Amino acid sequence: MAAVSSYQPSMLDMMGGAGATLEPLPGRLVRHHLSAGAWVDVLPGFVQSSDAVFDTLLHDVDWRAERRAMYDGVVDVPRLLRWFGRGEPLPHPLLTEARDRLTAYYAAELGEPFVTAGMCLYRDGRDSVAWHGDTLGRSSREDTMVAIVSFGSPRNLMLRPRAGVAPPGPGTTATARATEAARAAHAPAEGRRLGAEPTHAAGAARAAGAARAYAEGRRSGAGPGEAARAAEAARADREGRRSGARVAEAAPVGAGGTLRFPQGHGDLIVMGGSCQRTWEHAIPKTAKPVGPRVSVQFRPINVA
Ligand SMILES: O=C(O)CCC(=O)C(=O)O
Repeated sequence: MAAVSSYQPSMLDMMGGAGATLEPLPGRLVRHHLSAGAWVDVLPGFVQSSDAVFDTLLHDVDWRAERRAMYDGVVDVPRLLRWFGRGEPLPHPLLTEARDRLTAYYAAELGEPFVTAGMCLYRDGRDSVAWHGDTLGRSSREDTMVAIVSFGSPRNLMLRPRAGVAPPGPGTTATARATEAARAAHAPAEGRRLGAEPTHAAGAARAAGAARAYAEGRRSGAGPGEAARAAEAARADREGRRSGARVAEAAPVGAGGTLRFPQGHGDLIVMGGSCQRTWEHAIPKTAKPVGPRVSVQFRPINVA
């Protein structure tokens, strides 16, 4: 296993010593509607007493370092990876249980099971994943879901609208309990991740440019509602009316509609709807002294 800095077990785990357990999902997940039909559900502390799971992930997974072509050279991917395909046993039974619980909970909305488990090991703050959507496979054209469970040191999962997609605006960022009723109301769902650190200024310029392009009719790809929202956002940008603070506390808005979802030990985030096509996500590098983090991403088949 690659060298990682030491991880401090949580006090609760040290005192309790009990095996890992899962918190129930119904009535607990909080949904954040983004824009263009994208949403995220969050449940901090989905996995309780998860130190043993993290230990297994750190030490028993055969992590792989990858190198990828970039510009005119080949660079190290700034994290370690492991992909568990369909039918491959997961390294800890709690992960199998988590995947099955997620499949059961989202059955009506997703219409198919979570099947694969991609894993990333961020050894320290220098490891990262650059802005991207999971658009290899069906997710480039269909709504889908990607459920991520985090273990170890907290890191920020950032989200931003893609070029041409409206940033969060009035009415698009309200937080809603993902109740059975809300879920029923939703229609059933029918190597480019390297480590550049994004800047808020770049994100702002990009989002404002996208909104302007919409307003000027230069882009297509979203419905008329989105175009109107983007045009309004562009107007508001010009007039300095946009404060940006229109999302729930858990997702503070940065410049350009960038959202930040901190992911701690045992936390769950599910990206759904059009999120992979219309938004991008990233785990930026950090200069803070952080220990290792493992993310486990559950996806339906042919989504990556
Ligand atoms: O580590 C995470 O939480 C995100 C990982 C990710 O975006 C990916 O592997 O596609």
